Parts: sequence; structure tokens; C-alpha cells
Amino acid sequence: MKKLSILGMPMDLGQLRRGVDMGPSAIRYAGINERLNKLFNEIEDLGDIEVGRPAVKVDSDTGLRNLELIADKTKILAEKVDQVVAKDSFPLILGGDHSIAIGTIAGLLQHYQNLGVIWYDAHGDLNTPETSPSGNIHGMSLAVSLGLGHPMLTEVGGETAILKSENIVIIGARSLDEGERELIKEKGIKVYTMHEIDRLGMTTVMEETINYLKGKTDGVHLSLDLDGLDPNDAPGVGTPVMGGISYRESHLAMEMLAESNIITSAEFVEVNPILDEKNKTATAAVALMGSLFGEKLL
Ligand code: 6HN
Ligand code: MN
Ligand code: MN
Ligand code: MN
Repeated sequence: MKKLSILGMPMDLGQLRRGVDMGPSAIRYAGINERLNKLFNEIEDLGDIEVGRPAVKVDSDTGLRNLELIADKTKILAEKVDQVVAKDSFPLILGGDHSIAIGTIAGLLQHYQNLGVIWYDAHGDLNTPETSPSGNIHGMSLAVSLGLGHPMLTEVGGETAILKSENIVIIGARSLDEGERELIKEKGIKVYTMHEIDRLGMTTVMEETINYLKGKTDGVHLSLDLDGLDPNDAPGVGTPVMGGISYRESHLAMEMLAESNIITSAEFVEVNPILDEKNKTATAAVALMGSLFGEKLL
């Protein structure tokens, strides 16, 4: 296996609950290097992007929280991700809240014309300033990547960096706002809600996801929000929703992605150590990374 580049994005500006900025530390502390050591020829940790602790600022026109800051910081992340892909290394980004995906995906879109995205999440993150019930940008990042939302955010990667709606698969959804439902229907976005996961089983869900993306994409990004998992297995998240994907099902999903060989970048987001129980959520994240990168027991 080739080279892995780890990049921390300790940003908590996309939502209200402080502490998710400590996610990268918690994940490193859970033993990411030890776990992934045998699975790559080389691992480099690029450290954390400097976010600092700026004061929360609400945009008076739109009600969006920390709009300018998030635009600035995700632009820096996009450049870093771009550099990692350019040197043929696998980018693994540690969040931070899910607004960081705006930067990750913008960076990836500099290289992939037909980027696929697997959005593993309890939520759709498909709100726009018009539909958002909260003004929290972490609930808007997938819409932004589709080119929908505030121009300061949609232009983070430049004009050409737009994700295609037919290249997205959402897995684990169980909390969608009205505007998100409409957007999913309008764009025909493929979604496996908890209902389909229960009905079909994770094996079929992943087989279908892989087949759906394989032929038509030139790279696939895994954006894994830990709140996609059930809060019993991943309690350290800011917006938990009951009835989620189990730890075991998530392992299976990661193992099937490893076998398929389609994943070219990944991010693990929304780990909030303050809300966690003995670093359980970061530990789950690292274990899932092991499976994603092909760890085998025997
Ligand atoms: N996340 N749909 C809600 C909102 O405020 O827009 C929740 C979003 C959660 C976002 O978990 O990444
Ligand atoms: Mn999310
Ligand atoms: Mn979520
Ligand atoms: Mn396993």
C-alpha cells in the first residue's frame, strides 16, 4: 500500500457545541498511527491546520454562523488536500465538525472530474441558508459541494469545483429537514436511510453503493460523520440521533469498501471528546479506519 497523509482540521465553527475542535487530538490519542502503520508503506502526519479560537460571529444578512471564518479556513484545507493528492498520497482528514467537508471536497475536485462521495451520516447536510433551521454550516456542507448555498462557501474551490448529484450516496440518514427532502427528490440523490439498511442489510447496501459508484467515478471520497453510528456506539457527537448504524455494521461497510478498492480519500468528522465516554467515539473512528484500510485479523 502507498502513502497516507493525515491532516487535522480542528474547526468547531459550523455548529454550536464547543469541543469538536478537539476531535483530531482525541483520534490521534486513540492510536491512529499504531493502527495504520502496517497498512501503509509510509505515514506522514501533517499536523493540524491553524484555526485558533475566533469569536463566534453571525452574518447579519443570512443568519449564518461564522460564514467568513469557515470560508477562510476551508480554503486552506482545500489547498492542503490538493497538495496531498498531487503527490499521490492518500488524504485522511480528521475533524472538526462536518463543515470541514466543504474544504476537503473542494480540494479533491481539483483532481477528480467525476468524484464520488459516500456521505455516512444520520443527516443529509443538504440545507441552504434558505432552508436551514439552525444557521449551522455543518448542516449545509454537502449542498455547498453541489454548488448550492452562500457564494462565499460555494466558491471555496473555484468555479469548476462542483460535485455531481448522481455521484453521491448518503448512508444512514434518519434526520432530514423539509428542504433537504425536497432537494434529494429534485436532484435524484441516492439515499440509503436506516429503513433500507434494516430492510436490505448492510451487505446489500454496500454492494449496491459500490456498483453504483464504480463505473462512473474516477475517485471516491468517504465522508464519515460519527453520528451516522448509533449513539450507543458513538456517544461523543454534537447532534446524536437514535436508531443508527451499529459498530459491527459499520465495520462491515468499511471492510467492503476496502475490498472494492474504490476509496481514494476519507474524512472522519464530528468527534467531540467533551461529550464522549472515555474516548469511545474516537476509538471507534480509529477501529473503522483499520477496516477501511484493509486490516485483517487472520
Ligand atoms: N451534521 N439538519 C440539522 C441542521 O441544523 O441543519 C442538523 C445538521 C447536523 C449536521 O451532523 O454534520
Ligand atoms: Mn454530517
Ligand atoms: Mn450528522
Ligand atoms: Mn473488522
